[in-house]
Amino acid sequence: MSIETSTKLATRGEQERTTALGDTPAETKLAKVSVDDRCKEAAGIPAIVQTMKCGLREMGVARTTRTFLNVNKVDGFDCQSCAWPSPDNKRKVFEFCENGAKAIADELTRRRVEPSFFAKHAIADLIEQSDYWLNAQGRITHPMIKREGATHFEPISWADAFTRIGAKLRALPHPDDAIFYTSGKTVNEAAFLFQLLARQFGTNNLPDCSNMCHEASGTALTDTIGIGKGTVTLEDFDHCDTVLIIGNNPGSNHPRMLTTLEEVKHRGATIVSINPMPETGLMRVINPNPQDYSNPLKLPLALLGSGTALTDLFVPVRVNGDAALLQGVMKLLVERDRKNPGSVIDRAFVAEHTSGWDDFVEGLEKTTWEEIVASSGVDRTMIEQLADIVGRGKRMIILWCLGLTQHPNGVDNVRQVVNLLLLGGHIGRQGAGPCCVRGHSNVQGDRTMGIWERPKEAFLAALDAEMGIRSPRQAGVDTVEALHALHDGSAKVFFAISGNLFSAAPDTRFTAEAFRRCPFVVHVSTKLHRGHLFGGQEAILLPCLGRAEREVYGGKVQLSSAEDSMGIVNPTRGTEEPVHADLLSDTEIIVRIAQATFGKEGQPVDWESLLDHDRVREHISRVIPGFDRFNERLREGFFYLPNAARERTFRTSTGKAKFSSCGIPQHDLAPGELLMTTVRSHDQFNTVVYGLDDRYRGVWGGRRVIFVNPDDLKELGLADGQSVDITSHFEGETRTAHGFRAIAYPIARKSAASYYPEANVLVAVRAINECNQPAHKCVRITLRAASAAPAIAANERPRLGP
Ligand SMILES: Nc1nc2c(c(=O)[nH]1)N[C@H]1C(S)=C(S)[C@@H](COP(=O)(O)OP(=O)(O)OC[C@H]3O[C@@H](n4cnc5c(=O)[nH]c(N)nc54)[C@H](O)[C@@H]3O)O[C@H]1N2
Ligand SMILES: Nc1nc2c(c(=O)[nH]1)N[C@H]1C(S)=C(S)[C@@H](COP(=O)(O)OP(=O)(O)OC[C@H]3O[C@@H](n4cnc5c(=O)[nH]c(N)nc54)[C@H](O)[C@@H]3O)O[C@H]1N2
Ligand SMILES: [Mo]
Repeated sequence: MSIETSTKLATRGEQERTTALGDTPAETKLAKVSVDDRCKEAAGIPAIVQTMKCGLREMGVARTTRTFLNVNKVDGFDCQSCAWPSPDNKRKVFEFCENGAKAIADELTRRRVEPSFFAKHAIADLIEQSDYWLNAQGRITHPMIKREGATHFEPISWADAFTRIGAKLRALPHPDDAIFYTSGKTVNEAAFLFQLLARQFGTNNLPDCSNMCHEASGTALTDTIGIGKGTVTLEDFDHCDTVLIIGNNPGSNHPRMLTTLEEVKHRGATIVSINPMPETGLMRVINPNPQDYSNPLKLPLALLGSGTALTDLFVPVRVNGDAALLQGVMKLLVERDRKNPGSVIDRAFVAEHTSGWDDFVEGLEKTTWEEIVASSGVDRTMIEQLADIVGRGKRMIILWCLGLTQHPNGVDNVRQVVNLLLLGGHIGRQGAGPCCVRGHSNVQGDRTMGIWERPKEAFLAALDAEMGIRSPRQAGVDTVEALHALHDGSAKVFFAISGNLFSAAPDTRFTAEAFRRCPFVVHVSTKLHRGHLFGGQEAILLPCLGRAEREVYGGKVQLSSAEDSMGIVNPTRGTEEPVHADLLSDTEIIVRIAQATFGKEGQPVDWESLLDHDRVREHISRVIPGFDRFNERLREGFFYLPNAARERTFRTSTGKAKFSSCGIPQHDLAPGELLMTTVRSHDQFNTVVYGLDDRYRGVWGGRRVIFVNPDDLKELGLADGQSVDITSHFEGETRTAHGFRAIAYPIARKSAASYYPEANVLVAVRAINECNQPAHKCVRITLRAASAAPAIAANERPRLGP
């Protein structure tokens, strides 16, 4: 079967046909791409310039100053960008990064999407615009509805919108016909209410962005160490001697981590980066510490230097080669320890705290070096070098992100990380452990609050006892199952609070069809996105307050909370005047919909009382372990959630930490085939495209690019800069995306990378791993010279150079 994502993109008319199928339109055909223009180091002056430029452009002077001072402060708001923690005791004047600033400015922009905008632009025309253009139109200010058969969105009052949503939900034959999607932008209090709404309604259909993000990590960690989270804290970075960074691009996605890494480096610890791409932020960094912005004496010296080289060993693993690489390292370590017992393996730890050793070692012995080198794309000498570093380490942290999880064997990839840590006893020891780098600022908190399609009985029982409801026990759908349910027509209502499942999902054309078939789609959003435009027969768009805006109820500014990547619950309190007076908070929208669905009283839950976050937290404190005295502790500052694995208590099926025997993938690429991964640029937050540049990779003014190793390009008979069509291959199906610019780039051989969400058309919806996570980072592709130049999206002018 062949699924063409666009036919010939020579004319506007033809582009319209493909964008109507869901494809992202090309933003420009003249992207200047030059590897020479790549930044040699992360942060430094360009980061400060960008930070100030986007702050001032979007928000003006007063708001820029105020918000930049309030972000990540105990009495301010928690940055809505990534989940990297803020230091416990050393919080600085400016505790944020360039990309945090972009997220804040993007949320508090002075631009507005008002009813007149929707009257002017037909939905069919909006579909022609790029993601960048859609987001750049500004904040949505009024509830809007697209009625069945209508060409435009039109305004609807809040009251009518709630009544309509309540009526649609009540009219469903079965609660499981509704799907309740969330992304990690919601705070804990809103997340708790959202899952309560779904469960009182009678369904566990609570898919979330986590299903596409760290689902593999949660699954592997729960299986092997008994908790679905990492164990390290920021303090551990003060004590580690070795850090392995696998499949993460912190320079763009967790820039504040660079401060931590720079300190680690200055202490003399060894840092290894395992990545098909030599990411700028991993290689060298100049003064990522924004504290110095306020120190006129320190600033020039630090900024003008050549910065700190971070990575001691860069391992250019090929895409999906990590399981094999780690297998090779462990094979060497076990052999070395056999020759010199106790030199590498922490035998006491292994004996006392682990299970599964014999099978694990047998698996290592069975794997041949030919398989390891072929699958990893790394030669034996470099694997020996890596084993030397790991073998020496007494306190090792392994830090990973999506480069490990979004693979067909994503769960095994993370199990391999655990195997390597267990070998040396690097868990429950100061300065050591797994560090699963989470994405959205509160994605970890959402799961803790019960946003999960497969909740545990203990959670449901506690929720029922506290709230007086009877939660369903049958598992709900995750995101991929939700897409199938929408596509086969069994899902009748899709309700999303934050996020953009449409653009985040794999297989864009399948997803577009799935959304089109859904009779009723509701999005609670701050900004306009493509998902709003494909929503069902009838669609409602509800605008809400963002993280930085004041939420007032009963005369009281509401305090909220968010859990970061290290299990720390932080207070967050919007400090800014809302961008429009009619906006409601996520919390209030959930409460009003619950009242419209269950009747004004909301029985048995007193929904009206839940507009007060203190009341919500009282319930949370009695339902979720670790939240006792929630209100008091949040007002005192942040607090750590319990983490038994950190104390070497492993709540697994064997009562011990588990070694796993993991197979390694055999790719058997045919001549001309490459494995493509999908990545974020420096100018986006997930599906939200802030700009068209990717400074660190030297890409300017366009996103429709594919990075390929120069030797592979040569072998394929393609030139650097040539326009190419990409075809993906999955179980006999092909999908083609047209008009990408090939870039000769120092990426590992037989690997390629392009940007998400433009490349999502190429990811098959059935390409998933054992926890149903889409394999967004492992797509088998071929390239050929483009059949035609891509058309340019409306309203965007091509631009040359930075
Ligand atoms: N500014 C900003 N911050 C963000 C986000 C954002 O979009 N913008 N997104 C947030 C979210 S939700 C998340 S989950 C995180 C994502 O954070 P990351 O995981 O850093 O995000 P990606 O851009 O997907 O980058 C994946 C990295 O893995 C590498 N990689 C790709 N395939 C492989 C592979 O097979 N093996 C190895 N070893 N490496 C591989 C890529 O080269 C890249 O460096 O960031 C969060 N923070
Ligand atoms: N090919 C490919 N696909 C991927 C990935 C990849 O690496 N490659 N990564 C995956 C990952 S890790 C993730 S997390 C998902 C991301 O999937 P999502 O989390 O669903 O998507 P986002 O782009 O973060 O959502 C952006 C929207 O959230 C809304 N929003 C922002 N702030 C708020 C708020 O405070 N309240 C409300 N109600 N709405 C708000 C805005 O309208 C904005 O348009 O994508 C996944 N898809
Ligand atoms: Mo994510």
